Amino acid sequence: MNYVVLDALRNQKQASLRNQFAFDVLMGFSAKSKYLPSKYFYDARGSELFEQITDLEEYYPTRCEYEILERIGPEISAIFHDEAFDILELGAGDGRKTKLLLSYLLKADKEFSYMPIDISESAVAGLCGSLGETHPGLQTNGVVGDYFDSLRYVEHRSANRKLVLFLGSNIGNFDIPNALVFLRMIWKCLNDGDLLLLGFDLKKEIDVLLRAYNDTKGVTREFNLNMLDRINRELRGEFDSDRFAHYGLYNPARGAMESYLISMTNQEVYIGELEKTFNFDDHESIHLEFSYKYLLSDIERMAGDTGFRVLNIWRDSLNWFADALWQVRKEV
Ligand code: AVJ
Repeated sequence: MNYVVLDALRNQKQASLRNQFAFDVLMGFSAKSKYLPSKYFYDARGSELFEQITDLEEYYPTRCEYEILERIGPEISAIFHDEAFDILELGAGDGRKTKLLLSYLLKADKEFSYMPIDISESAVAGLCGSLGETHPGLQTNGVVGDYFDSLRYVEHRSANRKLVLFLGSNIGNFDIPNALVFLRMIWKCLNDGDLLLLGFDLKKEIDVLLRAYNDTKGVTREFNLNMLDRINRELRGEFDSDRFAHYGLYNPARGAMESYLISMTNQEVYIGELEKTFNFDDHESIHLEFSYKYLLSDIERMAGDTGFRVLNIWRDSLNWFADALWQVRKEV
């Protein structure tokens, strides 16, 4: 196997992950406004549903970013001249967009390794396996872990310059203060001159956003309900997902899409692992996700606030999505 599963996730056995999940569910369902952390979307089923979302007509971000990545290979390649480097990707998923860039760099005869990192073991295993077939010359080392564990794991692993990929507007799941902390943690793990390629979903016509997160095939609805199914599977929960509705809205004050599940009736739900029954009132909500949308000025400001210099910002032809190349600044 050419991937590792990080301690915090598995060496302490499957049970400890379940306990962390159980703990986070207990926290979320005990809050006055109920919520579940969005990282729990991505079990095997959730990762598969997200891949289906990226194929939807209405879900534009993947297509827009694909168009950008198809174009910028030469510019990324030029940065490294003859220097060997390491590519680390946070939240690699199925790696479909990244393969464009990897293919380009391989063809350009660059010397580099690729470390895809994802919270879903099935995603990392699938990606490492498929890269073995489509990119046999590529040195690939997968990591299963959440962002924070993974950053600690990759720190000081080689002397090569690093290119960190954080694509797909995955950063949008953090609110702004947490995004800044996370970017600063990345900065802390990197050296002067290292690079970060970040995907940002841009602010745009609200109808376009609403359609992307309320698709007509109901895949996004299923993606959200899978969180309850996951509680049933892993924590012996007794949710009936037919009794919850998916609700996706745009919050202009936050500048974010938000996903909720809304209880369609008064109900009590027992969760075996927690030995506890939770009450959900008719119309009560569970918050599942923020997907922040950005202005170009936000991208510039976030870079400056966290110790990076903006080298470039590329946008797709519709100006709906941006990939920004930032460089770590450490002197001064
Ligand atoms: C994977 C976090 C970028 O926020 O657009 C897609 C997840 N949620 N549809 C996003 C998602 C609902 C996606 N990210």
